[in-house]
Amino acid sequence: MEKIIIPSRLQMLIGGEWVDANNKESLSVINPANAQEITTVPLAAKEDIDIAVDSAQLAFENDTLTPAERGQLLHKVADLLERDKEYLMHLESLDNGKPFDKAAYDVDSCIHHFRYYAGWTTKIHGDQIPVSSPNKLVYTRQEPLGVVGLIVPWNFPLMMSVWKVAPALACGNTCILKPAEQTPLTALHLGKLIMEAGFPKGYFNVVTGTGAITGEAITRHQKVAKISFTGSTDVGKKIMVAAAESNLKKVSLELGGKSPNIVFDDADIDQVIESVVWSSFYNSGQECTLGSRLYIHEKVYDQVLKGLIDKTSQLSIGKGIDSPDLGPLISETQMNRVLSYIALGKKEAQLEFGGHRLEGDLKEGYFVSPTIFSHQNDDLKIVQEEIFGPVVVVSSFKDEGEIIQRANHSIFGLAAALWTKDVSKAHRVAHQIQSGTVWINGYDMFDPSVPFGGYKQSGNGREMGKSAIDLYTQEKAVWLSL
Ligand code: TXE
Repeated sequence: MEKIIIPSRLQMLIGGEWVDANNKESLSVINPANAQEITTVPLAAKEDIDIAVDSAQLAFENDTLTPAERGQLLHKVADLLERDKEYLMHLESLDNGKPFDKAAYDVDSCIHHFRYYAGWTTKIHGDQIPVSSPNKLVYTRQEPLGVVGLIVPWNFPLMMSVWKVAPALACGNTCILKPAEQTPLTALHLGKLIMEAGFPKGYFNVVTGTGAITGEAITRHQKVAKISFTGSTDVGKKIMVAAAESNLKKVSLELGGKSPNIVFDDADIDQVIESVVWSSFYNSGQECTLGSRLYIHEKVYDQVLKGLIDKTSQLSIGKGIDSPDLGPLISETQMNRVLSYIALGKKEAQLEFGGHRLEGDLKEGYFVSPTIFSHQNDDLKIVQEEIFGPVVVVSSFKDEGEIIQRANHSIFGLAAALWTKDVSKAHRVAHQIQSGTVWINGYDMFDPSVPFGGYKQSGNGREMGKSAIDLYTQEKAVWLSL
């Protein structure tokens, strides 16, 4: 594809119009591969959010779309995503730094999501309940919530947006989407496509800006009925407080993780070694489900660790647009956060590979080498805290009882994986792991129809599948005396 041209100043989408912030403030959008400005976007403040919420509220109150019409519009958005797939891959790769070819997976996943939820629009219904009192007719309705605020992070900018937007629209809500300040480009293009598909003005708004100003104004707004958030556990807690202190809006949270990836001695070791390099470093480690705690049975420990080191040393690293295996980290802040964990790891654990910022041609960008630490102490900070960079901590274990207890020794519970050929053991262990997803003999398997979300401090609520319909509707019971 030819190089894409991005205007030096972008506007945001409020009430069907492309606008600047009321106070004309803006933010730089930085290319993480070379630290250069790509463009600027408005920095929306409280008065902009008030206008966006009012227009979304008006669109909700005047909504005349039938479920079937909403389904057709969602299919149309999927068609437009297909049409603009390469452009979106380009935008994502430039803005987030992710490898161009891997951005294809993200866009495909978005297309599947819109099609999946397009199918749901005509199947969202209540029940008729046979109550014990005679001469009563009771039925329930699944009704939309109203204006929903969707706040997303920078690691999968388009995909995280669509995981929220597709079910929220399918259920008949109107939306305020706030992309992360680092990566607003694909969300703004999604806004264009949703308008082009024919959704009425105000139905879908994209506001750009920081968490502290723009995000906070959404989470504290009295007319926002729900916040769906993906991001850090700390901000998730702030959002619950903001909801409690404003209008008790509903909140669903998909937060951090420190997922255990457990290799038993009867696993297919070749398959494990092929997978483990990706489950440890995919998206340069900026992934909430990253298999960042690798536990290997002592009988195969040396073999798997050696395999992981060999495969890691072969990974190519570079600018996303050149389709390397790994791109840069999202920002200088994130790079420094990861480097400080690496410095700590060098003191508290054994460095097995990597452990430094990359120099040479890549020195302008935020590139960190994939890094492997080994340890035998689960209380270390690098074992307990989410690093969100290309860092995996590896440890050996002896038996099933021990590994279940160690896997669950975490404040997080987003995902886990285990590798074994023993089917009984696989299910036995899967049932005892405290996490919202357990993968057996595979990693990072997703489908729009399968619920995803966290136990413990990894969040609440489940995105995807029928569960997301419950997230974006509320149930009403209607009683009639016959
Ligand atoms: O996330 P933030 P950051 C984790 C990961 C990473 C750490 C920090 O460990 O190292 O978080 O990343 C918006 N009210 N994850 O600081 O701040 C913000 O504008 C409302 C895991 O970038 O949580 C952005 O849109 N909104 C994670 C979004 O929250 C607020 C993905 C995420 O930013 C806000 C990202 C506020 N007060 C980071 N403050 C995952 N689960 O995948 C910020 N935001």
